[in-house]
Amino acid sequence: MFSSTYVKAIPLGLIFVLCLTAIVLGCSDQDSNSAQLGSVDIPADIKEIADLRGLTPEDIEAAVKTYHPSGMHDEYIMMSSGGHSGQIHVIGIPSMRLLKTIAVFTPEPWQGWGFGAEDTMEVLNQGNFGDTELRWGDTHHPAITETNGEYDGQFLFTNDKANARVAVIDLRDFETKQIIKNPIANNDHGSTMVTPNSEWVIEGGQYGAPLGSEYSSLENYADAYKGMITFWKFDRTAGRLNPDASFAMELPPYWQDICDAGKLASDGWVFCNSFNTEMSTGGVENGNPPFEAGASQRDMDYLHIINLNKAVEVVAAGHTNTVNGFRVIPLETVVEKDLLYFAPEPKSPHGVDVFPGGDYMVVSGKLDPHVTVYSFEKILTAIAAGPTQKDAYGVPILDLDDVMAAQIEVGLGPLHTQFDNQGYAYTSLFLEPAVARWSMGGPYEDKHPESGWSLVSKIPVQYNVGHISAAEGDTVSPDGKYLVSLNKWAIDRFTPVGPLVPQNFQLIDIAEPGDDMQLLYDMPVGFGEPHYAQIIKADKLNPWKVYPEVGWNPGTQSVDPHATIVGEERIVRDGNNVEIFMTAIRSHFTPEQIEIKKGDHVTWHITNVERAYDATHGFALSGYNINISIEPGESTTFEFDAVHDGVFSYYCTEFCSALHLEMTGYLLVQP
Ligand code: CUK
Ligand code: CUA
Repeated sequence: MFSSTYVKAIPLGLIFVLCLTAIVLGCSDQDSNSAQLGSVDIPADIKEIADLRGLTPEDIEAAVKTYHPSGMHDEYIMMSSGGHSGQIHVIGIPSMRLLKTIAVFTPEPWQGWGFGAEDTMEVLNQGNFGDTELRWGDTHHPAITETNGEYDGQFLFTNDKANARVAVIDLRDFETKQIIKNPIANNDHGSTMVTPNSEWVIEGGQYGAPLGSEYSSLENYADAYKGMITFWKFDRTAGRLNPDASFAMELPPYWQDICDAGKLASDGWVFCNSFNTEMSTGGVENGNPPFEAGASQRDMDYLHIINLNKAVEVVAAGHTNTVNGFRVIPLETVVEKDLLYFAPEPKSPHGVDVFPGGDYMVVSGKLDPHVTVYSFEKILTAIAAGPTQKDAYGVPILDLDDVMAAQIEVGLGPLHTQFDNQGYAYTSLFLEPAVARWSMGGPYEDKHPESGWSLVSKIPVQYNVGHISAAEGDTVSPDGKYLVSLNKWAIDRFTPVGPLVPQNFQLIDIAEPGDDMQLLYDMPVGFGEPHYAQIIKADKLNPWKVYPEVGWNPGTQSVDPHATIVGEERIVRDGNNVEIFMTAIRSHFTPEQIEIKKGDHVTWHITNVERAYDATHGFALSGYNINISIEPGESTTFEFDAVHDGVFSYYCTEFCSALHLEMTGYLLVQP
């Protein structure tokens, strides 16, 4: 059952479980007191445990492949969207342990995200819509920064489908540094895929609407409503998206869905699928076809093929309008400058994924049992030949036969595709539900000369799968080995916990070729409904263990001018303004007594002067909704008006030492 390389890779700590495997698998027929695996003695009572628990040999093999004894780290890290939790979940692969939830669009108390700390409030407020403080999001597609099409592990982006926002997370401290509200759109979806060197972060739209949050009656849908795609310019040195260097393209009011950036052969191009090219506006209550029927009438929708490099030139030449202060290439210019082409794609598609070499792109049918593979070379030839068809907005339509490389029948409800290092692609099948493995003819003919473009095998999953994520599976060099099926429904997989049921992430071993995929592990996901995830080799991440210097402000990633050093703690009063300079170290805050007057405005700085890994202090202040996490070296600031008189305790929320309960103080507010 084990390949020799696999056995070599198993650390000694796993031998206990390995022994169990050997017994149950019948690798050894020793007497009932012990057995042999190589030179290792195997306790016989292990077999008894397996029998008692009803474990099969396959179960035990799966356990050996995923079990991590205390202290063993994971080989890969999965950055998973958090769906409408608005967060990002960091999960170890193959152990499937949740390591952290990164607070992004939603306040989160453990990280002190959104409960007073100035840097966190600033980021959340960047994402406000006018005066409305948006305090949740719907994250769909996280994207790790890339260098030459490989994950580099420096930054992570994600989108908020509900409000058309994009966030930047710095992977040095795994904290969100920026949230940008798209100034022209109220929802997005094909976001946040990156170009191969992450110069551009893509935010494709979803439901058509007038740009800039304008009102227009649905009767004007075809004229006043627009689709859009926004390209955010990423400034890697600043670690921020730069709106002034960014721009959008106006698109026909079809519902753009998911996008992917070209790479290698197709570098400089961007691909988005779409649905509702019918331009249905719903209204079942008024006798119209409901959206699900109205938006599925045509046999074909349009793959959007966007010339990003040329669009950048068009923007530089000033051919843009301004909507809410943001540069937009109007649709007439998009057409006139040949920035957009359509290729028909089968009925209500979902997912468009560019091959590792950038030479092919695959679209799933959703209502069609095939995946359709497009050849980028053929696309360029068809463009050069001059398309003869146009849509109602004048966008040229390429002939499907001219650009298609293959159609592969994979099964019911195909959605998303990932790639491995063996010349296989994997497509999730929502309706079956299963994951299909198919061989990528064309570029991988040498690997699968006999099979060409064809379905190889399937593995059932429990249950309806949305995205799948393979190890580095959307980069120029996928790793293979592991694939996670991000299933929407779990139904009977876990102990019932009421009508709201967790999602089910299933880890699948894809190392063996042919029909040998193996289900390894079920991880319940009881925190939102994730969509996409990316899996990066853990050693590409190089996060800080403590902040680089004492007094560090994570908002600016530099030492804060208000950082306090030991011995310089003080309370400064200037009229009604009180400024507190505090330090935190095991096991005290200094100062411990603070006396102010009702009506004072308080600005409070705390520096955690610890240099020890994991020596985080929390800070909670009763009655004022202040809750902060101060990691080793961090300096934080919060402000409030002393509207309540009385006696308020502040205390450390992290059990940091034996005298942690004594890490407290009094805020006395005189009436
Ligand atoms: S989507 Cu949710 S399963 Cu937003 Cu990428 Cu396909
Ligand atoms: Cu610091 Cu408890």
